Amino acid sequence: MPTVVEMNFDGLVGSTHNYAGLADGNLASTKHAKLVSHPRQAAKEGLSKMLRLHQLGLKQGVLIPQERPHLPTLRHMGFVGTDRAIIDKVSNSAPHLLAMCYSASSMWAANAGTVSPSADTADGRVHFTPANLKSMFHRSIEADSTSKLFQTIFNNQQYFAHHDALKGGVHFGDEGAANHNRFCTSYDQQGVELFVYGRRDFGEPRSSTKFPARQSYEASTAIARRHGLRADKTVMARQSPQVINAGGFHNDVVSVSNKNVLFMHELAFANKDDLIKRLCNALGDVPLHVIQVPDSTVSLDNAIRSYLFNSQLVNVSDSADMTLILPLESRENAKVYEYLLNLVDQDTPIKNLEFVDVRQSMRNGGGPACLRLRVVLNEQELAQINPKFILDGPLFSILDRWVDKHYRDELRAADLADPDLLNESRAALDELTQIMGIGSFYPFQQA
Ligand code: SUG
Repeated sequence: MPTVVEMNFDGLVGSTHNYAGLADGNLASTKHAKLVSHPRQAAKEGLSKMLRLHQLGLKQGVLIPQERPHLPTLRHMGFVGTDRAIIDKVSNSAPHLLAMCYSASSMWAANAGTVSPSADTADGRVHFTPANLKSMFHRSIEADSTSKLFQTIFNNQQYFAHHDALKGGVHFGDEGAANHNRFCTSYDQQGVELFVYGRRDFGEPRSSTKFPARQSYEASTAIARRHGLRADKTVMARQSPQVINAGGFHNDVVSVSNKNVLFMHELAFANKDDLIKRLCNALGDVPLHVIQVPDSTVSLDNAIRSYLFNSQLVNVSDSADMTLILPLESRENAKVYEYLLNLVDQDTPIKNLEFVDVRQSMRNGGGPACLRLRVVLNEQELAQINPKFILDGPLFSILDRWVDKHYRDELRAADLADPDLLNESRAALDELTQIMGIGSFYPFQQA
């Protein structure tokens, strides 16, 4: 077992998982708006993926879902009365607001925050900045609870530094690790952190995109400063506007990395050659292995539809060979699958393919990589995290039974007006806090 590991913390899908079409520029979210969702199936798919990674020998963690519907937000917006009365009023007067406060979007843990390993930071601690997710209202209400969850799991200031989510509105819009990659030879070494932004608001003419460019340069540079990253080991790169316009709303829809390997669509970045040069300079002696997929082989459209790049690139066991954990949709896309079969025969570190079924999440634009947050930890740090949040066979079985007990099979847009759904969601979360041994954690438990 290596002494420094890259752990994946996956967002456990919440019981209110639904398709509300909330994310402009995320084509899957728009396409599946108002479709019937299957919360139980969604949660089981997510849990099975976690179990699979655990079985492959990787360290796997769980991030618990947030309280939904989020009554504190509705009260903040001026709705008064009992919880049931508020649900009734909002469903009649502002159903879009109700849908936003019901979204189970915290499942996409890649957007929970940005994490810098202790090998990269000035004070030698692991640094966390929860993402403010300012670009989408339904996601902007996640940050406070995310921050609390990070502090609950990584609860030791000697090893873990927790920052607040960035203030400053959309100019400092931050979507977390979905636009952040780290390169290194082995996880214990000083790494090079790559921040990818879609917009730069100050000091440069704004490049306009059809869909929102969510991550700002200002946010990315602020995070690098807060985390105490070395300037010569930090690289900023612009996401190509063409990608954003084609539905690549986060960089992890068009690229993924592990150690010194960057697997990317050739159109992923605005100035690719310059970026590769800067990455190589920052890496020094570490050779960068770039695997670029030409648009002529897999079009941007096919890449985004299949979520080829929204995969997890991992080392299973101590072998140098890497495995891509891909969504089933990439096996079902003939061009993409043909490319993948060819890829594993080439002279690259990617040697194995594993396909996982996360279809319920995929319909909202969340593939395997969206569902996980990578946290690199050394032995001492690993020993300090709350062990209840580490997934193993027994915890999988407990959570799987918990899902069976509490989750609905189906959810339709109209069901959000049903006050029983609120009670069901709270009963589920109440039991979950007992399972995780964290006392009263959610706002409704403290009211
Ligand atoms: O922010 N979808 C999420 C998907 C996030 C995917 N994450 C990464 N690429 N890392 C989003 O667009 C859709 C919700 C709805 O429409 O009901 C949504 O929020």
